Amino acid sequence: AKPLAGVKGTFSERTFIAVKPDGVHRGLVGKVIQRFEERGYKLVGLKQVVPSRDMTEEHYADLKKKPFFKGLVDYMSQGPVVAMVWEGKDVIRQGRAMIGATNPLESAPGTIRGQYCISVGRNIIHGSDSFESAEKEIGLWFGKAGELVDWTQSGAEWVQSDN
Ligand code: IDP
Ligand code: MG
Repeated sequence: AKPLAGVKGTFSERTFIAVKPDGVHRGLVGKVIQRFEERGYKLVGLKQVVPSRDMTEEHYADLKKKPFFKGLVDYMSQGPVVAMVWEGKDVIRQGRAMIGATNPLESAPGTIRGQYCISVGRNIIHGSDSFESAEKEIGLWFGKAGELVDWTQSGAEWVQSDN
């Protein structure tokens, strides 16, 4: 079977993207999906969930010692979260660039955060920050067998060629 995060540096690379509760309440799910679709990335996983506190703490485990950790877990675990896995060349790094800086006030205009938000505590979207994070996060949110769809996009050749 294909590794959860695909193969780094190839067209099968995958990243975990989530529209956070503020983004869902504000009706921004479609905008986020549209940007990844239009860029040429392929959606291979999608679901709406209310993550448990345990799940949220595991997702943000590296931030456990931060003063904002409890607030972050409160925010995220109230849900709903729209969780996605996107696939394509360099999608992890490109996804982070499309999202913008953690603090929306530092995000370039035209990035997702730079266009749709102004508070670090309500920055509407998450994206994996490395291949290792993508593996961990896809496993955590979509680990159950059969939740990711392996499909070949018709017309993929119009997106995928370096020649
Ligand atoms: P990232 O989402 O850009 O990867 P991280 O540093 O991994 O940023 O932080 C995870 C999330 O924690 C941020 O997206 C934001 O929601 C929240 N966060 C980060 N720094 C702060 C802060 O200083 N105050 C409140 N929330 C924060
Ligand atoms: Mg992060």
